[in-house]
Amino acid sequence: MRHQLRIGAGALVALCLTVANAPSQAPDADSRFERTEAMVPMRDGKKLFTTLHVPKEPKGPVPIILLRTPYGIDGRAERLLRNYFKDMIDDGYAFVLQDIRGRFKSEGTFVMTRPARDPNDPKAVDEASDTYDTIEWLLKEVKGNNGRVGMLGISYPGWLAAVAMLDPHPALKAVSPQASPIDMFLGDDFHHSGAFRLSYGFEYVAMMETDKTNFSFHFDRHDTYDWYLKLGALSNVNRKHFKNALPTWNDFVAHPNYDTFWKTQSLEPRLTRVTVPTLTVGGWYDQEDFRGPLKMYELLEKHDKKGQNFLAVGPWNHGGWASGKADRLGRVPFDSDTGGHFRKEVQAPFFAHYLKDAGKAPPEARMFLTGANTWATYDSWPPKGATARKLYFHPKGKLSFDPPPERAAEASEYVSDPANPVPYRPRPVRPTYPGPEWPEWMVQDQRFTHGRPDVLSFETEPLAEDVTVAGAMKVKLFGATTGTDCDWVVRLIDVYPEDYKKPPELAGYQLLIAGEPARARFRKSLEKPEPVKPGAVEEYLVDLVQGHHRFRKGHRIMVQVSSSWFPVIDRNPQKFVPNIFEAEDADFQKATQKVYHTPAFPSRVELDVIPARTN
Ligand code: PG9
Repeated sequence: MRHQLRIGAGALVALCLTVANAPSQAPDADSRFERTEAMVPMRDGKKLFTTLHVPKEPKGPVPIILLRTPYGIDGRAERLLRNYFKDMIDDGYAFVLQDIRGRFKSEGTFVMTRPARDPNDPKAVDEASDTYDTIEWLLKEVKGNNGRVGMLGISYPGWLAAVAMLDPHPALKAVSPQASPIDMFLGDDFHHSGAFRLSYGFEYVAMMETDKTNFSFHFDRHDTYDWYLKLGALSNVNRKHFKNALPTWNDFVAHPNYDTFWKTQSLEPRLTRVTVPTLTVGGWYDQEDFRGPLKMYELLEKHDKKGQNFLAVGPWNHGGWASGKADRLGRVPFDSDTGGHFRKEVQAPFFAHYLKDAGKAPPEARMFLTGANTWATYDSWPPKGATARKLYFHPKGKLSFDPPPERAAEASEYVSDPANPVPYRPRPVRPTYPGPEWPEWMVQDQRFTHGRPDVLSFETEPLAEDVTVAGAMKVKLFGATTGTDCDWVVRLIDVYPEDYKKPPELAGYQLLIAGEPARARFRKSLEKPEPVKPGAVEEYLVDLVQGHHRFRKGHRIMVQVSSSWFPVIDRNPQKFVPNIFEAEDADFQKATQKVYHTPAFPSRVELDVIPARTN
């Protein structure tokens, strides 16, 4: 993410600071707070580097807000206090930041999204026990605290807040997991429906596991599209670069399917109890952890007996709500200070309510409606009363609410060549971090792939009325390949009218609403991949997760279908191999891909649609 205040990955800050238990001012001074550093002892004797920022003139006992991170806390507090925490300061809190185990100035070993400890082993540790031990220490050491603790954080820190909440210290009274991944095989950072997120996975693992700080992999090409293509098959990664030294890459290779490795670290089976009031936060254009927050809210909601489970989703990229106005993303305006609205009207009241008994609890779901650029409040999400509408694929690139007629032309086709994969954003594709493009690629104009011979586009006529999506979005695609494995990548797009004027640079713009891959080998089971029979028509579900978007009257709805999305998704060899991480260069082959649009095989988009509303 590009915004100046990186709370998740990409905060490539490496500052030096002496670790001591003494008050100090530099380098993140804020005159309203006394800053103290400490090495906080954990139950196994390891110590975690922690900074405490306690108000000098509190109006009364203060709750503690704790943020734990793997990205380094030095130099971070001042900016957090100026942005992310700004609207909470007047309410009166002590803020505490901590480097997690094995990162930056903390002792111990870092383990990527460390699995939950064995409950029968009293000596075992995990992120929840480290949080527990930290809270225990803070309650004794933070002067004038009111005995209540809140946690929040974005992405990895959001995940840390979530695991703390699943196994909470009794003083933990409110948690806001923001952009937290929950299952790294089904969605979020490392895979989407089992398809590997190559550029993110490779670069993130290099960043986190090369040393204790945020390491940047050196690409010897300006365009990483070129670099990853030249890299070739994934078996070259360890051979040429990682030399089997990075544990998470080795885990990717050893666990290509949805096995117990992935299942035991998934939070999904553990989200069976609302342990503390929970405000889950996500962004409609989150390029890293989009599925996690929506799924977390959905799973917790089933167990929300006391009405303490809340959701807020804005028009944001990954963490885009943490600072600034977030009144636009790339070229797409949102017409208001959506970041400020969230921080002041949702986040601050949530913590004030549960940690200070002040003000009202937040609404059940505060959801930004993209396309209309308004906020809506719902008392359930997805809202009740949505109906599924189907948009069918037709020959000659047409998309319509009418199903395919008898004797429709059978299929549209293209050749997918792994030697020339479809880029996921306009080239040059510069490295994920700290480049400026990664945080914005989800709103880039999709015309850069429209018309490629290996991309099919299906498009409606200009809409006669608004179509407002609120909830599930999926694509049922009937496809055949000449290969024995392949990917189907589907992008749902809002096409702006040619005479669009607000602003004129969006005229004809193809705005991505959602895009996801489906990997043919996993069409029946994520646990046991199976080859495809060449030429056989199979049904594929491309899960576009959820949306809250108004396709406006006069706009068109488009889907683009391709068989690669590179390098954000690794290339499918298009020949079934037992493990794509071990494929060789010679395994990659061209394939002819057919997308069907007949009554028997009616490929279609299915959108949960609500009537137009005013709130
Ligand atoms: N998306 C990042 C991440 C979170 C959790 C695990 C791995 C990566 C992040 O921004 O923190």
